[in-house]
Amino acid sequence: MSELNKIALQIISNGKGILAADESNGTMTKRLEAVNVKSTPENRLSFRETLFSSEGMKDYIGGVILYDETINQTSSSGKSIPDLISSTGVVTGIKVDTGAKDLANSPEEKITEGLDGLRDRLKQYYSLGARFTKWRGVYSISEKYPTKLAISSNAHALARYSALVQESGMVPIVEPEVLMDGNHSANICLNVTSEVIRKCFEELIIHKVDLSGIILKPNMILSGNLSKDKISKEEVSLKTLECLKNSVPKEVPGIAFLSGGQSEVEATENLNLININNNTNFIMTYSYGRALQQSALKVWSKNIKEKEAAQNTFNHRAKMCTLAAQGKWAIELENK
Ligand code: 5MM
Repeated sequence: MSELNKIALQIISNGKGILAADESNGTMTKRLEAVNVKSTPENRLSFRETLFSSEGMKDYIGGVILYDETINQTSSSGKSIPDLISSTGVVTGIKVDTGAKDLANSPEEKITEGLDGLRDRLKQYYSLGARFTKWRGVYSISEKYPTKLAISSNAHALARYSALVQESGMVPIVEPEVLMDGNHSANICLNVTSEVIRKCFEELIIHKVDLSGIILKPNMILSGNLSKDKISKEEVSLKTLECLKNSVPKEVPGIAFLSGGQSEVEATENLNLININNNTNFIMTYSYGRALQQSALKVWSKNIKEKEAAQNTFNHRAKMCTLAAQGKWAIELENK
């Protein structure tokens, strides 16, 4: 077993999942202002530290993805944030892309940037304690999109990123996110997501990436948020499994889904069904941002000095997701 494979398994085994707390300052500002909290470095740290010092970390969370600001911050106890995270047995991760920008010659689409100087930034993040990283490519669906150009340029960037990350001794999370915005059907989402993921692996293989030392972070197969053609959760799970079974090479140890705008319970229920119906050898777990943090953020915003209520809310959500990652979740458990 390679070192990278060991790290990947440490993050996602035994029902553990990933807390995606890597919102850039722009996104975090939107999240905080929505609950009437001013977005300052201190408040961003305070919310994140509240989560990272929760009881649920050691039982349910295998890895936390940080943003550059957070990995350089110091907790109220004087420990660095990576030290606080590793003291709970959780692996520190870092978002290393620098965001999605307009794609030249198809400006309504996005290309994720951040490759220039990446090798040096990775060395720095490793020395700060990071052992895995994240890069997100983003694709939208419409009659014209995604274009071949967006599919191949983002796959190429994800592969170059992954090769550099493995060279630096860390596990890359490969996140191709097909957005749920639009009125497309679930079958269109299935076709587009399959094409996007296949192209990513084509490029990862060309770039000689060790597939046993990555984690794939895809979207689930859903109909667009404006589509009238909704499918059942059972169908979501079956179509998601069909997509992954047919497009992900067997060497990949695991898949950690993004929540992509689903509600907390919806993302949990879908993950649970994916695990109940799992007919692959892949570990299927979560790497949720909003679906792990939304309720905790609301509770925290009521009194940002009082951490316990927000921590209880986060612990519950993480526990539900971990049960779902083992196919052991049930709706009745939500109210216990
Ligand atoms: C946490 O949010 C990440 C996006 O940050 P920026 O857009 O500010 O760069 C995002 O990549 C996230 O990690 C994944 O999309 C999963 O989050 P959700 O909320 O979709 O589960």
